[in-house]
Amino acid sequence: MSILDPIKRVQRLRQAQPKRQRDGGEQGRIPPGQYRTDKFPVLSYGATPRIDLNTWRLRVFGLVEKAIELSWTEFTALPTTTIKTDIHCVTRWSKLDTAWQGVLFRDFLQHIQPKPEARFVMEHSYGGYTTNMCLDELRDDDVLLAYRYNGEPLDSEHGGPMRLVVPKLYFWKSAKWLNGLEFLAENQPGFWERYGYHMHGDPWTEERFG
Ligand SMILES: Nc1nc2c(c(=O)[nH]1)N[C@H]1C(S)=C(S)[C@@H](COP(=O)(O)O)O[C@H]1N2
Ligand SMILES: [Mo]
Repeated sequence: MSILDPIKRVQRLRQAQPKRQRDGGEQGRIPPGQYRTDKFPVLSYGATPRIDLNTWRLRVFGLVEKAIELSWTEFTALPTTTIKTDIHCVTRWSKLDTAWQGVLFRDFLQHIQPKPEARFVMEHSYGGYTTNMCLDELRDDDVLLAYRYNGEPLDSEHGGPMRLVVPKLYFWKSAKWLNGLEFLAENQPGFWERYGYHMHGDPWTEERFG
């Protein structure tokens, strides 16, 4: 995907009409204004960063009792979970039954103690991408720090070595190449949110733009 000016991209998307008929089928699994694809599109703003597993780190900071930094060896020693889930991109494609393996965010949370005032989390990525989430929703039982897809190591263009997967929200909330989780008291906009994407991003109520 070409690196269009983000302002232009958001303007274009605001005007875009659904390409196909609204799909109420698939047992109601396709949210309004979305169409189903069996491909796996790559949606990245900017180039795929090159990440060396020897220097890879996941940094947890902000409003936590103790800031921590995990190496790849430490991170991949944590117990894993596999989830099968549908994903929905705000550019209107949905993909059903994607299979991801990694560490459940709620399991990961047992290793960190957010301060009582922490209510939001900024996801940070290699390359500088950010997106904001509320902490409560990250505790859901389907939010994964994912590093395998369909039984294989996650491709770098899809966020490898590791990305967040937040199935309940539009897929821009699932930061690829995740390297930081910043705990915050106030909700702050991330990269696309600053250009007009919704602060929350529920596909079922079409929270596309703020
Ligand atoms: N770091 C980073 N994460 C990102 C993005 C990005 O540009 N950079 N794009 C987001 C968007 S808009 C979508 S739809 C999904 C796409 O994931 P995919 O390329 O694996 O389909 O990643 C999200 N996470
Ligand atoms: Mo997206």
